Amino acid sequence: MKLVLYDYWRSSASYRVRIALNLKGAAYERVAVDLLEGAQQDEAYRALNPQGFVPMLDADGERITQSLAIIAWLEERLPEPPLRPNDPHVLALALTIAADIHPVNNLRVLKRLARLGVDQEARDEWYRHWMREGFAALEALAAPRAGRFLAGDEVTLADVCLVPQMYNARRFEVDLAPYPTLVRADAEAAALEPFAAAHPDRVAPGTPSG
Ligand SMILES: N[C@@H](CCC(=O)N[C@@H](CS)C(=O)NCC(=O)O)C(=O)O
Repeated sequence: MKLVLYDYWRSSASYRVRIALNLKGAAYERVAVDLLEGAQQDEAYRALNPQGFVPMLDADGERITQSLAIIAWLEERLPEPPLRPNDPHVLALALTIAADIHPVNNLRVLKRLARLGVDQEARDEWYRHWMREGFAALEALAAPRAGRFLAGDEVTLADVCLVPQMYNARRFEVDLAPYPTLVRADAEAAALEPFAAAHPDRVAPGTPSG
């Protein structure tokens, strides 16, 4: 089966899917959709994904949108290693990031704030506010059951969502000291090759592949 991932190197939702594909050992090609140039709004791309988001996975012509749906699709076809998207604790951790922290800090939201006259400093504070609030909740939810990784001693969907969100947090200089469980789990997961190979710096335009 031919897998083609439409993504953007710095998109954290795309980063989740690259990690999951790498963990599952799935070979895939990438098509870059340049979010800064607004390529996600091009008519041709919106005909493929009406939401105008990356990531999108094309699997032999079947198009799957939404990073968590793509990962659930992968989990069914390639069950090893299990990422446990149906485990309520794992899913709750993942959704804290993917459904609650990430959407309010999306590019289109930040652009809309700018249109409404919110200046750069206030937009950065908006970004950091939702990150801090979400991370505080995530830390409290995760800490009692965390192990080497966020939901225990095995990598799960929670780590697949955590590592890209920590990348965003560092980009926006969020102080991570109050979230020791997140910092520890992130360091453990990010050091694994399937995570490292998905890092934006490893897939940025102009980066030699291989
Ligand atoms: N819930 C979606 C979110 C996807 C998403 O927000 N993608 C961002 C990049 S991380 C995007 O394409 N943004 C384009 C925009 O805001 O215009 C998912 O998990 O796939």
